[in-house]
Amino acid sequence: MAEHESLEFGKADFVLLDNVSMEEFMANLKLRFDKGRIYTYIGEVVVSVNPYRAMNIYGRDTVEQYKGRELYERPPHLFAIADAAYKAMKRRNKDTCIVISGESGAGKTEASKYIMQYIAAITNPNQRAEVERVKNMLLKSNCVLEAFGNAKTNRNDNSSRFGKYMDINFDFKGDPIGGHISNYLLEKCRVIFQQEGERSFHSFYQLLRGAPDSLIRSLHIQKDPAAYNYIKVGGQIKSSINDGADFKAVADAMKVIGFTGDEIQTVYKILATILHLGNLTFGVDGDVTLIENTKLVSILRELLSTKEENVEKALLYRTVATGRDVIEKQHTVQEASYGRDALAKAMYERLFCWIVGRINDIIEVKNYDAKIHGKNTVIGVLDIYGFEIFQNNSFEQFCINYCNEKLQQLFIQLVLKQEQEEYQREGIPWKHIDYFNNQIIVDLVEQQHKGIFSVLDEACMNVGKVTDEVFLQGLNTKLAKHAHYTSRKVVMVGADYSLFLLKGMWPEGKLSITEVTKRPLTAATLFKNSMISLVENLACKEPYYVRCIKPNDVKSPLLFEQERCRHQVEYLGLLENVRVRRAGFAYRQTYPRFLQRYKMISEFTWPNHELSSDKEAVKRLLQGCGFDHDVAYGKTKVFIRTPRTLFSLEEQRAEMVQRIVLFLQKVWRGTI
Ligand code: AOV
Ligand code: MG
Repeated sequence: MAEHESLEFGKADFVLLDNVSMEEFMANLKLRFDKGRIYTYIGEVVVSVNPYRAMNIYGRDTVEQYKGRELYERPPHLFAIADAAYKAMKRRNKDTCIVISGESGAGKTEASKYIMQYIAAITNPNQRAEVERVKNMLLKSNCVLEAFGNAKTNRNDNSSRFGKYMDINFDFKGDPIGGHISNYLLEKCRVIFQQEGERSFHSFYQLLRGAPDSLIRSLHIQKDPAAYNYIKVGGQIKSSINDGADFKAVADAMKVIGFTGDEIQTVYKILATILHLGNLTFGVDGDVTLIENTKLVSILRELLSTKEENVEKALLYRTVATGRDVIEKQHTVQEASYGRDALAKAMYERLFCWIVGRINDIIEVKNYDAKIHGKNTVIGVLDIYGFEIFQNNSFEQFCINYCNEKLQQLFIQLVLKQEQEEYQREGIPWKHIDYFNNQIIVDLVEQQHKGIFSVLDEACMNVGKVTDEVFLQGLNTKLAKHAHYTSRKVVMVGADYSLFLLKGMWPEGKLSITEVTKRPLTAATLFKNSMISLVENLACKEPYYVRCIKPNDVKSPLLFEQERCRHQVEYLGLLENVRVRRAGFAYRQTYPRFLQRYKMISEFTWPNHELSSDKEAVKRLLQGCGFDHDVAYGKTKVFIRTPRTLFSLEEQRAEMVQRIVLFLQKVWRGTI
């Protein structure tokens, strides 16, 4: 716990509360927020309240204050948790992870960036060029991923619309040598539709507002986002973000990371293609379905470097297998529109996955590197999309919220597990304490046969070969009957393109009919599986937690909405967290460090002790103060149960420091 902060800022660690009640918890949280203290601990967990204003607490000087320090030596900060994760990784050779949770707009993504910045700032003291290069790429990858994976929602102007887990690999010196990014379920329906007041992904607006005129011309686009059906839906095309400047920053970042000029151009072409696709309309002439705006067809042909008839074929026909024959069947107008949207979404999703994959290709530790560097440990940083409820909630919201439940479950297990393991390791008896377990909710969603995902899967099977697309869109059953052809149709379009990058994005190329018609895993099952493996991955690392709280819905730096915050404290289980922490021992410290701080308060230990071990010396010190009953002695650490004991030690220490100072002053004045 942070010891030296003045009480006027409230308690720096919630375990120090006199009573663990919601009222006291909230009072402390609010007091600290009002005083500009946005971080507070629960033991080793950081609780963070979004300040909604620039804070002068992330600079080089602050980094220096936290570098190599123990958690309790400085006021609570993200940097302290990052340092703890780094130290554990470096000193104890442990893979660690930092899990950042909280609802949409609570400050997770910002926190993850400060954590990465801190790690970059404290590593590579010898300025090795290769390490600097890796650090730079890791930091720049954020900028690119945010451009393509974030969007303005009604809850957050820069909302992550995908889940991100990033591993940073370190060599034996503790310097970053590479990384790997895993991305989870991009909210791709945003490509074609946004709710009132929201935007599509930043990348589209950046292109329109930031691209030089020559690029605008070659892509046949207009600068005004309102000209494009897909991205004007939400009606909110302005935002606090400077799209024009970001366009340049993202282009520069892509170059730094190592995207080639051709690759970057192709990315723009795909964005433009999607924008044009959204403006395509279909009509009928007799019983023939046709594309009404023929000019767009030739633009698409040019952008995709394919033949005009390929574009038309892809959008107006589907291929149907009847027995051994393959025939082409014409879409209705409705089917064609649906197919166009599905294609736009698939293109964007694949573009996003391709970008992530490309970044990984470049930053991943190569085998030969690993050999040179020897030991290779990892710090993982998890920044997901936060819990959210909108006016209309789609399948994506269901997945996002399930993901948050899953992480809450992990938090419950690991925080308790960690606690238990520490007592076990130190040989101290531990009594189980009750807490609310959200396993029941996780089960409801993911249980085999009975869970919501299973039921949905089954429903999809019953309708007959319904693909995830249909599931997502909630298409009417009539269309759904045909929908399994969607996945094949998409594949065919992709395979026809001669644009090299698109081919890379459709690695399956020209699949045979039998392969294509195999029932694909549903989006639900894919997501569930990816969550299960994410949790397994996190569970085998030493976890550190940041719990983010959103103080209000109006992005105000001044407003602490009591009820809103209380609700978050409740569902994040923070009060239980404090109780678990306190039911055990509120404070623990290794013997040498404990002595270093308190040895001056006992004649047995000041200035040095002559006992057989530091452990014996600490015992003597605490017995002397009458605190023996409140203390347990582990193998390497002393455990203090109640915060009051620690306060008292702190008071005695402060008193002693005062006396020493007075004494020294007298010596200097020559009065002694
Ligand atoms: P999120 O990641 O938790 O939401 P962000 O990290 O994007 O939320 O934070 C939302 C906004 O709050 C930022 O754009 C900043 O304006 C402000 N903010 C957050 N943390 C800080 C900070 N430490 N200092 C100053 N301003 C901050 V979501 O991705 O929507 O779940 O899906
Ligand atoms: Mg975010």
